Amino acid sequence: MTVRIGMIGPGGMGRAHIDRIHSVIAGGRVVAVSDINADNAQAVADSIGAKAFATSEELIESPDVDAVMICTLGPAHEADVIACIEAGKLVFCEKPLAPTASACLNIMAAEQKAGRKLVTVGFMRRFDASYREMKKTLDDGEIGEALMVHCAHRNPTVPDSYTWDMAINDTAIHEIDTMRWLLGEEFVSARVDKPKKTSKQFGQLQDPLVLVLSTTSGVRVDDEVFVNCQYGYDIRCELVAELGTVSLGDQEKVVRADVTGRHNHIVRDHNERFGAAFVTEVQEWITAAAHGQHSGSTSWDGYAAACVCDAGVKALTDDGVVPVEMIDKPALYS
Ligand code: ISE
Repeated sequence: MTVRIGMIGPGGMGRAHIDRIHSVIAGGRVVAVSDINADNAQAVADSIGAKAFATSEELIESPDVDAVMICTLGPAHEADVIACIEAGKLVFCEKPLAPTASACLNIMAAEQKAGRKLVTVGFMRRFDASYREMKKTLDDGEIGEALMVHCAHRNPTVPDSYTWDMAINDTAIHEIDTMRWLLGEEFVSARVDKPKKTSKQFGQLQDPLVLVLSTTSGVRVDDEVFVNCQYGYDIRCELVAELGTVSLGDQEKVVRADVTGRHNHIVRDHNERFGAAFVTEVQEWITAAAHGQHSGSTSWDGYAAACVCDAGVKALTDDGVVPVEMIDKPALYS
């Protein structure tokens, strides 16, 4: 069966997903498109032989759409995700699930009423081969218990629309989710260290910053977020355990050497660094959807990340350690 997918919000990320689905991913086809910009919806629909819908509600309700991908901005997610749940359709929602924990609670309430998991959140790093190997090394138990993790998340630069809170809500959210998944624990507190700011640009941002998180068992995770580092998209992670460490390796496939020295290519953005992870993520979602099944992260994961982000954003404005406040995990997600 070919899963007939409705795409809401075919901007940069949405179009990248469409390209993957129509080139390297098996079992799915984007047959419907909607966008706040009707001309964009029509242009994208025309380019792939899909139908443009005037509203996301009409797309979600269409009997010709089996499953939905949402790639709009965070504030638009809640209403569309809930509409998908009420229509009984599997939905892949790009991160964040919603910008506030209370909006994520509304989504979880709708899903619990439906009585089954329908929502997958686009946390692509869980599908990256290096992070998966790191998790396997930890889970195999050969290096003992995790004690600390040192992460870095560097972007060459960010657009003018990037606001001060996005260092946590839009950027560190990746480490927040990946570390919850890697360690299999929730975070209980957040603190933000604010080093000297880069003079390069965006003086309104605290850039760089270091988000320091603690898990229930006391594992300490530090995440350097530096979104105007100029030189490339550089993602690092070293897990320190009782008997050894495990780190992401260099991601370059080749190293060039010449009279000027040794040169490693430095990737420029998340599509380049996590291209293969996006493919695996969407392939697993479509393969499961063909059987009417959920796959990947859940709306609980979206909610938990939002709660940690709330504490991180608070710690960015108030000094000190901020507790992470979360409800108990509902049975549907355990
Ligand atoms: C962006 O939204 C992403 O998701 C990227 O992966 C991240 O590196 C960047 O900082 C975010 O703004």
